[in-house]
Amino acid sequence: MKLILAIMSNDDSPMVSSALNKDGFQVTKLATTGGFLRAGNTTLICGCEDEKVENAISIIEKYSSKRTELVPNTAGYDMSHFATFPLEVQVGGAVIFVLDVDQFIKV
Ligand code: 2BA
Repeated sequence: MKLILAIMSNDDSPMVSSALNKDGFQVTKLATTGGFLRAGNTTLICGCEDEKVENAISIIEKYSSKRTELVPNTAGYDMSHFATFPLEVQVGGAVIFVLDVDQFIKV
């Protein structure tokens, strides 16, 4: 058995979590904070059989992969005169650890 720890953005975690559940994976969601940026992120914990790890990783990848998005950007000289134009930013991506599980006990 393996334990998957997947760290991702708060925005992506609901989709990842639902997709994992839909495929029969059990997931625990932790509200975490990145040590470098000190911004909130989400860590999903998922215990599964060895042969299902690749499937779990591909689901996580599908719903949290790095992509660019256009976001509105406002640049103004004063409050009455401003222009808006889209700005391309990179969002998403996940950091995934796969650990060996010694014992899995439910009491
Ligand atoms: P990523 O490498 O994609 O990491 C995203 C988040 O994943 C991290 O948030 C952290 O919460 C977790 N993470 C990544 N690698 C980890 C590891 N080896 N062990 C435990 N947790 C890990 P942040 O720490 O806030 O980092 C956000 C982004 O800032 C990182 O994106 C990376 O691009 C950059 N970064 C992190 N540490 C850095 C450093 N010491 N110097 C330069 N850039 C750094």
